[in-house]
Amino acid sequence: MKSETQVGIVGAGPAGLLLSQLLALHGVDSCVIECRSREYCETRVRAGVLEHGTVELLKQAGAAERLQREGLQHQGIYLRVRRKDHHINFRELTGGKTITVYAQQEVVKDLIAIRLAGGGKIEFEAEDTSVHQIEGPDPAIRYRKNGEVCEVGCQFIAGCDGFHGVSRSSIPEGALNTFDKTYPFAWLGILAKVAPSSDELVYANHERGFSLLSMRTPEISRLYLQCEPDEDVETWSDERIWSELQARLANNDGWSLKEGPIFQKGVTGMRSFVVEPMQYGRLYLAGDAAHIVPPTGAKGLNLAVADVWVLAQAFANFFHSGDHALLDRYSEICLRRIWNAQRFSWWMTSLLHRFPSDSSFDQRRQAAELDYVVNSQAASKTLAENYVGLPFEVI
Ligand code: RFL
Ligand code: PHB
Repeated sequence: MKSETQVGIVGAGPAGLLLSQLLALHGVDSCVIECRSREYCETRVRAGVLEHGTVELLKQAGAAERLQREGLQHQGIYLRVRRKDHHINFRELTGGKTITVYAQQEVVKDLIAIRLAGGGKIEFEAEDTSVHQIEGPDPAIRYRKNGEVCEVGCQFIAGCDGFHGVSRSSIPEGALNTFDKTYPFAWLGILAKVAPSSDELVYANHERGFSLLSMRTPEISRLYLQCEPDEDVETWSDERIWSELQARLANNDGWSLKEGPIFQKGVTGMRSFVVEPMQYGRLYLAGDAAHIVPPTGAKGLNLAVADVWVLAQAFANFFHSGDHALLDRYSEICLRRIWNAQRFSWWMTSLLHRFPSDSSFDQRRQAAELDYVVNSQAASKTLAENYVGLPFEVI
């Protein structure tokens, strides 16, 4: 089966779906090709923190109605250092900006619903997706569905298929520069049916390792523990997880961590990764397909959103007036924000985790840096303005 569209999009994650929605608002036709089922995409547990600018963009895209009703608006975060809490008040430090806690799979659900209601095309359960003719003027995406070979002819392809997708690996070796860093630990993450024990996120630095208290709804807590990079989740019984969380999150103010049934567990590796440029021929990469950050700064989803904001305008300029100036600058514009977020995510990770190779000197230096961050207004402000997200560049 053959079909035609203006922009063929690989991947129905936040990047691909939001790009499709923004293009529709610009009057540009697109088709999204996704290897997983709709249900899988709508239930995959990932991120939870939306920057101020991400929320504003989702509002502009008409996809924030439920987010505005159900999202939890937070004024700041707590840093728990040597069992003592320090509140970093984003609203005060950034002139009124906040963050919103709303699960990534809810963003995905909302975007799928809005695309389909608006007549958008999303092909779920596409097998063996491949991209073709990316160097010429008429690229194509091929896949199999129910045994039939399908081809979408288009003028551009947006590779929004995440870190393990096919788009980036279809670019000839040598055309991209790769920048990569792995960390000597991972995160064990859980979802538990228990009211969050804090009104805002708690990032805890502890001699047993980092831990994070986050949440999804007033009834569901999301918690993470720093663990070994190759940690076997099967060795973590619910009792062991709660006992480790109790140890690392304890504070001196009589606070207590409420426990409840754990209904999801997983281990996430920690990596920083960027490719430059984010484009080859008529294939443009966006989101995790082009870059990943360690989750400590809560930047991955927000960067994916920022990329497609630029890409949608660049495609719209091209289709409306043949102007490709913004397409030519796509990579350069996005990479400025991406490297800033890389720096911030690396810094938050270094600030809060226990590194196995750290000497006693390194540990004292980390303790001094934490003291500086919580006691200096300038340092708290630096953390705050990066966490809520730097403003989008005027393009
Ligand atoms: P996604 O979400 O991976 O979507 C890619 C889509 O492409 C599909 N796909 C294919 N489709 C067709 N053919 C193929 N060959 C394909 N290969 C893959 C996939 O099925 C999928 O549907 O990438 P996208 O859209 O770029 O979005 C990026 C975000 O998902 C990611 O950056 C965040 O989840 C990272 N992240 C966080 N980001 C934040 O901004 N704030 C956070 O609080 C935050 N916390 C996190 C996180 C990621 C985590 N994990 C699990 C890695 C916490 C964790 C634990
Ligand atoms: C989450 O709620 O999943 C979450 C929150 C903050 C982070 C990372 C993940 O830095």
